Amino acid sequence: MIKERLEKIRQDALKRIQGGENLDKLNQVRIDFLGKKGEFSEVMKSLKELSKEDRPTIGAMINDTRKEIEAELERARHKLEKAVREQRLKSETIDVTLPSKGFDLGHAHPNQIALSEIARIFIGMGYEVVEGPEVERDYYNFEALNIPADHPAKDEQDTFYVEGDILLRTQTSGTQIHEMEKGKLPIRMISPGRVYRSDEVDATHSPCFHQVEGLLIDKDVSFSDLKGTLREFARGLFGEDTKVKFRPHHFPFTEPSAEMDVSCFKCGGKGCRFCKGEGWIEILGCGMVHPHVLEMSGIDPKEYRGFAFGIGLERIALLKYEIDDMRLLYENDIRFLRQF
Ligand code: 2NM
Repeated sequence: MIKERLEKIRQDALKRIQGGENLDKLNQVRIDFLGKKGEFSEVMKSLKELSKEDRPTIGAMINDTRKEIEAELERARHKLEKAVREQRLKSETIDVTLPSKGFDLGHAHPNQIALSEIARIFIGMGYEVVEGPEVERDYYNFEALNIPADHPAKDEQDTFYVEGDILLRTQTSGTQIHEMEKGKLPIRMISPGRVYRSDEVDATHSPCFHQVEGLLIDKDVSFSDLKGTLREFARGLFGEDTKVKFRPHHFPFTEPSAEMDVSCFKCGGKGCRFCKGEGWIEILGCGMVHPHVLEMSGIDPKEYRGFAFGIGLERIALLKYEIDDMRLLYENDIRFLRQF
């Protein structure tokens, strides 16, 4: 009786194990047969009805069957887990031979490219790059530069005033004054940065543009040093064949003052559309630092002298990369920027 029942349990269990298509189903088979209230618990109870002699053999049979079912369950579980794992590996496979999506790289702005070039040349001559504040006091932007109170540049029409004597710098010279006040000499520096002037936007003007101003202060500095330095700069920026020419000019902060032209790098000086038939292109203003400017910043003009210059960065970028409208430099259209 019990033997037959056991054989039936065995067959049922094996059949259900075979049909167990997932781990939950297998687990249910385990509970139904091997659990506390499962089939085997029931058979074990009927052992009591057997004679003492029969009990060990039947008991052993029950145990063997139980072990067989346990082993079968375990095998089925392994098989299922393996299948699940293989399925997952298959779905997660990455085809490393597929082409990548690609990504957009940024691009240096023509102003930045021009500044890097300019900085490279001056760093090569021992200059330091020093940046300063865009918001300045009247003193650093005008007074310390020998620009008198009634100078037209100080007019509200030309300068953005923030509050009282606080303004947006109209040139980066304030940074040079701060450096001179520190009293560490000699000085060789360039100060690049944004400057602000109350101008209408057009092809050659913007209320915010960039300057690179330079300053050298040392003993025995002459106008020849200024000329030699700026000539080297022009050759470095526009090519070895570039000629330079200095025209007298006036700035309140330098004496004497000049503007420097370079020979047209398109026609070599013969005159073309690019230089408007002139053969020369104006690129910067410069001069020997006014003794009064040195004095105001605590430098003895009898001991030290200096030269300074101011370069419009946009002007250089427009010339060098042959861009005909300054507004293109501010739109940041990537199709434009990619061309440089
Ligand atoms: C220019 C032209 C000439 C200049 C002067 C100074 C300072 F602070 F040393 F006095 N910095 N930059 C200077 C001289 C700027 O811009 C056209």
